[in-house]
Parts: sequence; structure tokens; C-alpha cells
Amino acid sequence: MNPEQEFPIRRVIDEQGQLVGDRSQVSDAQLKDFYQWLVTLRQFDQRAWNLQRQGRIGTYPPYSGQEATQVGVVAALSHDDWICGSYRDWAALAYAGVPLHYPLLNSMGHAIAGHIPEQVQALPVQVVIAAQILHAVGLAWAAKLQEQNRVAVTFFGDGATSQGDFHEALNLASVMQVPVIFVCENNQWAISVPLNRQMHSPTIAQRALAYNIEGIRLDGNDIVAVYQTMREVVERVRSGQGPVLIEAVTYRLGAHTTADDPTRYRPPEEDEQRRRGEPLSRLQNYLQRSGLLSQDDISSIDEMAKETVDEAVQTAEAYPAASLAETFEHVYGELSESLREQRAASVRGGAAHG
Ligand SMILES: Cc1ncc(C[n+]2csc(CCOP(=O)(O)OP(=O)(O)O)c2C)c(N)n1
Ligand SMILES: [Mg+2]
Repeated sequence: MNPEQEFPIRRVIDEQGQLVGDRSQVSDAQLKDFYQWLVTLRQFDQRAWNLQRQGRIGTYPPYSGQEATQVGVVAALSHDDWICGSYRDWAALAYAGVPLHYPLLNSMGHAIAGHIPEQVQALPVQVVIAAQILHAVGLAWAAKLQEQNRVAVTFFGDGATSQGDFHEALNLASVMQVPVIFVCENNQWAISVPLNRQMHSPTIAQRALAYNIEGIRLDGNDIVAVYQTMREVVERVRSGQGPVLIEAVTYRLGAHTTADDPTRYRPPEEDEQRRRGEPLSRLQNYLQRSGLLSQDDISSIDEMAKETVDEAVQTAEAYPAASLAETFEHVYGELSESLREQRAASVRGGAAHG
């Protein structure tokens, strides 16, 4: 078997922004809406990075480069479907309806960032690598037992596929035939560990074979490929045809988090080459080539995005500073003696971040 041939990368718009496939399942209006989202999310992510550098928020994990996968996947879901992601999936949550300022609150130490608004069917972001994959299987299984017409989607990284939780989740989902879609955001790196040191198999999609479920590999920087594939997959999974594993091949443009410096471990030539496929300029090139976006449109969308991001920052910064005592809430029903002592000490010590 040649896995790269068995699991070819699905692509509709290439790196230069040229149409190389069928885009009949996505309207011009939908594409322009995606573009606005991608611009806003990219600006937000860059602003969050700057805020951390200015000491206004704590550690932040940027998602730049992965917006097309996150937005394209969520766009194909219904409001009732579950979303279970990691710390890098705030773009997916924003598109699903979580207010844009939530990741800022999260990086400022506010527990409220873990409280997903009622109208959004999502779990709080998960930091324990791969844990959310099992949670998604549980939610999907529950939906099946309760005969709800819902699917669950879980996002996770390439590194997460080395965890036992990933394999347990795929096995259980396959045995119970639950309506879950596994979306691996293969951004090529697990902090400083490259993909080829993480696994010997050339693709992640081929792992579906071991569990006898469908595996699909697609260009995660091509929002049209992501959205159209997801629409097809959601329909099949919802109709009870079992789980699907999607490998979205993408790239983390920035650092792992604001605490990381990728220039210490990424070869510059490879970095340069991978960057060329990034999702925002690709979509912009395609829209411009097709006459769907003018220079004026680009400027006004940039301006609107800036206002939206400014507002999000103002909203987050209007919260009173988080107290370190909040750290002790929402984890244990009852605190142990030593945690009670730590909480008392933290209250004497002052605010959470600075
Ligand atoms: C169970 C567990 N082990 C280790 C870590 C430390 N850790 C945080 S992020 C990360 C790498 C994850 O890489 P990947 O799954 O590719 O996701 P990405 O950060 O690239 O989105 C590791 C090992 C953790 N958070 N949880
Ligand atoms: Mg990764």
C-alpha cells in the first residue's frame, strides 16, 4: 500500500489561489463571509500575541495558519452538534458563537472563559493533550442512545495522535458506531517535535484503516476543500454510517505559545515553503482573481475587523483583574487541606497575572 496514494490530499483552491477542483457546494456569498472571518480571526490572533508581549494577558497559544480548518469544519455543522477542541481551537469556537474576547479572558486568568454560552454546543478548551477526543466520543454515543440527531466533532493536533486516548477513542467509536468526526489539525509540529519524529506512518488518515472507519486527507489551508468535504461527511455521519477521521494538513504559522521561539527548532527553508500555502492569502488571491473582491473591499474588511478586535480587547480589559483565588474554583467539589492553605496564601498574595 502507498498511503499517500490511498489517501490523496483533497484540494479545490491551490496555493496560488487558482481553482483546481469543483466548488459547486459553496456560494460566492459564503466565500466572502469566510474571508471576513479569516481576516478578523487573523487580526485577533496577532493582537492577542501583542497583548501578551505588552504584559496585558498571560500565555496565549496562537492559531494563525489553522483558521481555514477550524472555520470550514464548524461552518458545516448544525447548532446542536458538539464541538470539542483544544487550547488552539478558539477560532472554531468564535465562529460557533463564543464571544471573541473569551480567549483573552482565558489568558487573563478569568474562570468565566471556561463557561461556554448556552447557545453554543461546545466543551471548554482542553489542555490535556487528546483528552477531548474521548469526551467527543462519549457525547456522540449519548446522542445516539438518546436518538438525538446530533454529531460530535473533535479537533486535536498531530501530536495528540501519539496518545493512547486517540486510539481508545477511535476504537470505541468504531465498535459502537457513534456519530463522531475526528478532525486532526496536522500542523506539522508538537511544540518542537516534528511529525517524522512523532510517527513512522506517512499520513495520519491511514490510521482509520486499523479501526475500519473512513479516513480522509485534505488541504487544511483550503477552506473550500474543508467545508465541502465536511458537508458531505456530516451528512453521512448523521445518517448513522459510523465515525470518520479527517487529517487536515496545515501549518502553525506562529510559535507553539507566547512562551515558545520556533526559530530555535524549525529549519528556515521548510518554514518558508510551508508558509506559502497559508489560508488567508490563498482565499484572498482566489477571490481577487475571480472578481469577487476589490481592493476597496479588502480595505473596508480590514477596517471592520480592526474595530471588532478593538471592541473585544476593550470588553476583556473592562473586567476587574482576576484573583488568584479563582484558580481554586470549579475543579474540586471540596478542597483538600493543603489546597485550602494555598488558596488562603494566594488571597494574601494579590492578583493572578501581571
Ligand atoms: C497529556 C499531556 N501531555 C503533555 C502535554 C504538554 N504539551 C502541551 S502542547 C503539547 C504538544 C501538542 O502537539 P499537537 O497535538 O500537535 O498540538 P498543537 O500544539 O500542535 O496544536 C504537549 C506535549 C499536555 N498538555 N498534556
Ligand atoms: Mg501539532
